[in-house]
This record gives sequence, structure tokens and C-alpha cells, in this order.
Amino acid sequence: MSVLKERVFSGVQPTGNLHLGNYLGAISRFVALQERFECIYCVVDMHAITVPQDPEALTRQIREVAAAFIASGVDPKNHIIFNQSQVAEHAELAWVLNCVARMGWMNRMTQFKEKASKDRENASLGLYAYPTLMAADILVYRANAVPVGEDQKQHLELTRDIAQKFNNDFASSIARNGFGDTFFPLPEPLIQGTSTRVMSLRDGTKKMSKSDPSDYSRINLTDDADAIAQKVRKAKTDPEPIPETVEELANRPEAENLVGIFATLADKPREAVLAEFAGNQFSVFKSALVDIVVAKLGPIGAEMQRLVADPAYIDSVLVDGSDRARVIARQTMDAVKDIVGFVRART
Ligand code: AQP
Repeated sequence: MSVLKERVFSGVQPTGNLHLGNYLGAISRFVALQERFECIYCVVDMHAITVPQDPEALTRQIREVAAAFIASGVDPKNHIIFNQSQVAEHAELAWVLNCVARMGWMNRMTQFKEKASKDRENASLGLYAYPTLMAADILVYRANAVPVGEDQKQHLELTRDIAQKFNNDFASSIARNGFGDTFFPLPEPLIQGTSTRVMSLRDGTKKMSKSDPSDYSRINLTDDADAIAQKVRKAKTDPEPIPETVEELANRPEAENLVGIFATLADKPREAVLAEFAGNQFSVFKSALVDIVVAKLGPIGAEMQRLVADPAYIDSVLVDGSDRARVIARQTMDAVKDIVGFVRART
């Protein structure tokens, strides 16, 4: 008897330079989950336009994110890689979910507060509604699990609240239409691994981010060995040597971040890294860190460059993935229309 695999969905925005945080917190996890799950990985281009984008750069960045998935080891044949705007059902379900989500819930979303900052009146309506589109991305595939970095935890909780409210509000219609007690599964956040929140190299209290104006704050997946070496050497540290215990990393955010990055890339516990470097100055540790970052990211960056030089291939992967994603999304949308009470053509 064949057992259906549980489904995983996740997305990455094509908003600029993909960095080590995106890789360790999300993309490397995507790769690891392929054995056990049916995986759908999306370049969320409709999320990207919630803030202004240059159209030519956006096209290039969509292909870059797809290339990063493939170069990191996601298999586009056995799983699905596609870009969101090619599957209209995401936007269609987002509208229904906009009518389920409550204003009070949306007003609590910290990412909107951070991104809109003081200029809220001038923020796009899309930026405010971003979390309901994200809920639709996940729920349109009725996904069971979502690998994300720590920063997306609140949006995942909102997705679960929206799914739950839809299931409650439409309970009798869900049953009448033959779907039993619940229609949407409540997706589990998979915030796993030892680097779920990689911090900026310039400030250990801020997350590493594509939109940080300083390129020295992040290591980009396409940085060459020289750029990586320069950025790691310039990374902010404190004057103390590397400590002996993990407890001593408390209140040393920059040291904690660099040790965490090393540990994840070396696939070792932080204790083992500290045992190796305790008592050394940061200059010694940083040289070893450069070596491991270059060894890990170098091949991925080179493969990304090779792939983006062939946009026809990337586009064919995205079209093929979109065609397969749409089949699943259409089934959900048809069911949602029946549950909500919309009239639709039946084939
Ligand atoms: N610093 C990070 N550490 C660990 N995981 C991270 N992620 C992002 N930054 C870190 C995870 O990467 C996935 C894709 O993120 P995204 O591009 O969709 O959006 P984001 O979280 O807003 O990423 P950025 O890099 O900070 O972009 P900007 O600057 O545009 O906002 C997600 O799973 C995220 O958790």
C-alpha cells in the first residue's frame, strides 16, 4: 500500500541578494526535507512587490532565487519549484482569507510595523495584507508543514488562526460538501536547525537581511572568496577571546552569532566549536570561519552563476513547476468556492 507523503510548502522573496541567513534558516532546510516530504518551494514574487521593485531587477532576482534552490540541491523534477504569480489561485484564495482574517489580528503583525516604520500612511495596502497572502500560499496546497526562519513564526501562527477560523466559520458547509470536520490542516512551522536567526555581521542584535543598506552586514550566496574573507574579517566582535562555554556567549551577540554560523556549517554542536577555539583571539577563529564559509557557499554560488546564465532553462523549470502546482491549487480553490457558496462551472 502506498502511503501519501505529507506536504511541505515554503517561499523566498526575490527582493535582492540572497544571504547566508536565507540559506541556513530556510533553503538548506528545504533540501533536507525532500526525502521525507512532498515539497513545494515558491519564489514569492507577489510578496516582493509589496515594496517598490525595479521590473528588470525583479525578473533577474526571480531567476536567481530559483537558481539558488536548484544550486543548493532542491530537485525540480521530484518536487516543485515555481514562481507565485504564475498560479493565480494564490491571489484568489488570499481574497477569501482577507474576509476571514480580523483587523485586530493583522494589526499585531510586527513585520508590517518594522517595514512600514514611521511612514505607515504611505505603506502599500499589499504590505499590510502580506500575511493573508502568505496564509493563502500555504493553505492553497493544504500543506502540513512550513520550514521557515524564526522571523516568520508570527506569520505562521496567523496562518493557523486563519485556517482554524475558516474551518469553524464554514463547519457545516465543509461537512455538507463531504470534507468531514475540517478543510484546512493547521500547518506546523518547522523552525529547525542551529541557525534559525542569523544576525547581521555589523550588529549582532539585528537579523541578517537582504534590505540592510550595508553589504558588509551579510554574506551573499554569490559572494566570491575574497568578498567573504573581507566581510568576515570586518565583522564586528568584542575584545574578549573565544570563551569555553556556551553560557559565556550570553550578552556577546556578535560572538554568539559567529560561533553559531560556524557550528551550523561544520555540522557540530557549539560546544565542540568552543572546545576547538577557546582562548583564541577572534582573528584566529575568523580565518577558520572564512575557510568553512568559502567551502560551503563557493560551489553553490558558482552553480547559481552557471544557472542564471541560462534563463531559458530556469524559466522552463518555473513553468513546469507552476503547471504542476496549479493542478493542486485549482482543486483547493474549487472546494473553497463550494464551501463558501460561490457558483462555478462544473466539468
Ligand atoms: N537572518 C535570517 N536568519 C535565518 N533565516 C532567515 N530568513 C530570512 N532572514 C533570515 C528566512 O529566509 C526565508 C526567506 O525569507 P524572505 O526572503 O521571504 O523574507 P525575509 O524574512 O523578509 O528575508 P530578508 O532577507 O530579511 O529580506 P528583506 O530584507 O527583504 O526583508 C524565510 O523562511 C525567512 O524566515
